[in-house]
Amino acid sequence: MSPRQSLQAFLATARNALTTPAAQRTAPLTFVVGNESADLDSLSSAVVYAYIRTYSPPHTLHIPLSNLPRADLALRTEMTAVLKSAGLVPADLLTLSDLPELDPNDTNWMLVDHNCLTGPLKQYAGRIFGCIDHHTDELSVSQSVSLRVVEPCGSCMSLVVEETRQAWDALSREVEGGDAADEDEKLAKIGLASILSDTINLTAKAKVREKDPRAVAFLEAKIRDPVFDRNQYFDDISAVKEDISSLNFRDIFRKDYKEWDESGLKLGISCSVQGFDYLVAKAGGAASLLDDLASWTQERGLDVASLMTTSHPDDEFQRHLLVWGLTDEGKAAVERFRKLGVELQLETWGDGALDDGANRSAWRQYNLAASRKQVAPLLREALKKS
Ligand SMILES: [Mn+2]
Repeated sequence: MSPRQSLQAFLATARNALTTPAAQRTAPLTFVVGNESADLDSLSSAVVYAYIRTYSPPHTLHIPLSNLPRADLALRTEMTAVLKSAGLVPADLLTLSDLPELDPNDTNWMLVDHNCLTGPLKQYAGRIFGCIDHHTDELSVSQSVSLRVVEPCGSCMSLVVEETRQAWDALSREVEGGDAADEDEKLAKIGLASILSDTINLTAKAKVREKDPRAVAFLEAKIRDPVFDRNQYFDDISAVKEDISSLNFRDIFRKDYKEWDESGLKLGISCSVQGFDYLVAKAGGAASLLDDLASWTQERGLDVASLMTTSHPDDEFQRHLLVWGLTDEGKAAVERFRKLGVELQLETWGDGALDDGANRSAWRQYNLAASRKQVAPLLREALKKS
């Protein structure tokens, strides 16, 4: 690996490595990839980890891969804003659309922000050499990989910072055609964005762990810009993230979406940054919202669909949850979920405006600590036949 490059030049180098014909490659390609929801945490963790590792001994190029098709990147408007703060644009990132057909044996994979490869990347599961994640451990990544950090934390980025802080501080001060402090600052802004976003600027007590404020302090120290204000930065990112006014419902449902196969059934969970009140109003009524959701569930061929929301009307943080059994087996799973979901403290939302007997229910979720990280395992449990 050549001397340290600017962030932008690094991403261009990674792109070149991907397009080099297999016959001209001398070593397997090493990837760092986040989860398929491709949220700020996943996208940023991959970039930060890949950059630091690439310019640390033994100087192996790590290619950060965004786990989504190129066209979907445009929906991550908050990522566009964060990249801009680092002098980058979405076109600088590599996506699944840029990934050529590769022999798994010619690749190595590091997972960040998930611990089980999904979708088109499943074929590379045998080539995973490490994992840093803050989700429930699915015990899919071998215990014997060279780096295996799976523990609760507000943001996966905080775990990435913890793992790389020494290497980061030891990075060369020489940057080809650039200034090391400038590049550190860009990287730190990218890192900060996901931690602040995931922890609501470190105020989400149920989520925040010791490593979150530690990472924030480490990253903030790398920002020299005298007018940089962390609270303002958080507000700016949140405003972009929560503005879904220009998105249609299909885009809202797929913007932050995860899917699981469990016991032969398909579960899909969409997360929205606006509550049911907003979504019903935007759709022009409950029936219209449900029509749009039904189209999405058909497109994905789901047995069980779920829509989770976060919102803060009048500064009160709220969670809403909708669960919908679409097939006979899906309906049975929803029945089981009603018992398993007790810990979520669910109360009927909007006088049952989105409910349909036993098959579909919408609730206000009073257990505010339970995000998709907690709700998904409960739904998956419900999918398992008793
Ligand atoms: Mn995450």
